[in-house]
Amino acid sequence: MSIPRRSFFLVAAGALLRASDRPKQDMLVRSARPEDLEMALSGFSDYITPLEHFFVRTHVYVPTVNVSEWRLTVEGEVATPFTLTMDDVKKLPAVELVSVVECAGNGRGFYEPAVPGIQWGNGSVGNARWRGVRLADVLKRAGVKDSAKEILFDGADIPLGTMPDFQRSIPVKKALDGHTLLAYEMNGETLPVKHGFPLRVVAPGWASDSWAKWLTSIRVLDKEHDGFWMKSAYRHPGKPVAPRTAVPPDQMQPVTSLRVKSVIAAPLDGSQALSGKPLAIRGVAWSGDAGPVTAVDVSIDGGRSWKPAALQEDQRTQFGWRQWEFNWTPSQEAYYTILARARDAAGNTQPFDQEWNPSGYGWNVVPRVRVDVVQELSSALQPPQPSSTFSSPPAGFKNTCLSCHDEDVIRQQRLTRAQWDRELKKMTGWGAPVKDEEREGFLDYLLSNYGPRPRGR
Ligand code: HEC
Ligand SMILES: Nc1nc2c(c(=O)[nH]1)N[C@H]1C(S)=C(S)[C@@H](COP(=O)(O)O)O[C@H]1N2
Ligand SMILES: [Mo]
Repeated sequence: MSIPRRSFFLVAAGALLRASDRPKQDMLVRSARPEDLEMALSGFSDYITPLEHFFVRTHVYVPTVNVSEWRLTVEGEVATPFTLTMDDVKKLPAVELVSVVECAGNGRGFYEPAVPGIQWGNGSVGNARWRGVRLADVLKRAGVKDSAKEILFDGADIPLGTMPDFQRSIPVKKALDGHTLLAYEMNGETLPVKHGFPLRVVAPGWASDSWAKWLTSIRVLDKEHDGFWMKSAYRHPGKPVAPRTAVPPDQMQPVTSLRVKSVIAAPLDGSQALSGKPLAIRGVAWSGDAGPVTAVDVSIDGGRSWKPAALQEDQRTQFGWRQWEFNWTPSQEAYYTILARARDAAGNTQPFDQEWNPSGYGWNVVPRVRVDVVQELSSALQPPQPSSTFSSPPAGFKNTCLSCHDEDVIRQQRLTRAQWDRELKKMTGWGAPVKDEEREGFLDYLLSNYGPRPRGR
C-alpha cells in the first residue's frame, strides 16, 4: 500500500476555505505528521481557549471532508436506520455547553519511569464552547432497541499502513445523557478541520479519546466493541501497579471520566520574583463526571500549610474549567515551592504522587512551581542545554521508520530495550517493513539514542 507522504497539503487547501481554520500559534509540536500539537502554558490564562491555541491530537493524517457529500449513517440495533445530511442535523434542536476536552495521555511525559506515546506536558487540554445537537435526539429518532449496549463511532480519517481504524464506542447510558452532543461549532465558529469538521462527538467529563472527530457513522451495538482502540488502547489498571508492570489489556478497564486537576499558569517554574511586591498565583482547575470544581487550595511552602484560592463564581459549570487566583506578597527573600490542589463536587482531590500505569493515562498530580524571591531581578537565567550527541541511524532505518511519521515522535521517547522491542512489534504490525537482519541494529540505535534518561535531555 502506498503511503501519502505529504497529504497535509490537501488539508491545507481545504482549510483555507473556512475562517475558523486560522493557523495555530505558539504550539509545541509533538509530532508534525500525523499532527499532534500541544497548547503552551500561556494558554491556561484563558477561560475559553482560542482556536489558534487549541491542542490537536490525531492518530493519522487529518481528512478533508466535503460537506455537501458528507453523510452521517445511524444503524445497528435500531428500529429505523437512516442517513442524515448536515442540513438534517441542523434542523434538530441546537444545544450549547462549555466543556474541557482533555486527552487521556495529557501529562504522560511526567511519568517516571517513562512510558511510550506522545510525551505531552500539561497542554493536551483546552476549554471550549460547543454547539450542536444531542446525540440522544438522533438516537431517539432511530429508535434504540432494548438490546443496545454501546454506541460505536467512526470518522472519515483513514488508517496508515495496516494499523486498525480509529473506532471508539461509549456505553448507551453516556450516549443518552443530555450533555453528550454531536457538535458542528466550537467557540461560536464552524468546527475547524483539525477538530473534526463537519461533526464531532462531545462527551463532556470524559477523556477525549471518546470524542470522535470527522464523524460519519454511528452504529448501535448489542455488545461491547472489541476493536483495537477499545480492547487494547485506552485502558487503565484501575489501581496503582508497580512501575514497569506489563498489565494485559483484558485486566484493565476503559478510560472514561477525567480526574480532578489543576494547572498553575503563573508564575512560571524556575522564575524569579521581587520581595515586597504582590505576586498573583493563578491557573485553572477542572474535573470530569464529578465536576464542577468546588475549591482550589494553594501552598507556598511546599505543602506545610494551605490557603483557599479565589474561584471565578460565574464559571461554576459541571464540565468547563474554572479560573482561580491566589494573591500573595512574598515578604521574605527565599526559594518558595508553590503547590495547587483542586477539589470537586464529589470531594475528590488531587494526589501528591503519580499512579504509574503502562500507557501513562490520567496524570493529575498536584502541580508544583518553584520561585526564587529576591531583592533585585538578575539577568536571564540560562536554561540547561540539551545534549545532542546522537549517533546516525543504521542503513534502512529512515526508509522503514520515517515514511508515516518523522523522527520527532521517536526522539521524545525514553524507553528501555524491552519497551523499544514492543514498539518495534507494534510498528511492524502496523506495516513497518522491518527485516529480520535489521532488527537488532534498529534496537541498538533506538536504545543508545532514545533510551531511559532524565526528562528534557
Ligand atoms: C505504517 C506507518 C508507520 C510506520 C512505517 C512506522 N510507524 Fe511509528 N507510528 C505510526 C503511527 C500512525 C503512529 C502514531 C500513533 C498514534 O498517534 O497513536 C506511530 C507512532 C510511533 C511512536 C510513538 C509511540 C506510539 O506507540 O504511539 C514511535 C516511538 C514510533 N512510531 C516508532 C516507529 C519506528 C521505530 C518505526 C520503524 C520500525 C516506525 N515507527 C514505523 C505509524 C508508523
Ligand atoms: N476520528 C478520530 N477522532 C479522534 C481522534 C482520531 O485520531 N480520529 N483522536 C482522538 C483523541 S485521542 C483526542 S485526544 C481528541 C483530540 O481532539 P482535538 O484534536 O480536537 O483537540 O480527538 C479524538 N478523536
Ligand atoms: Mo487522546
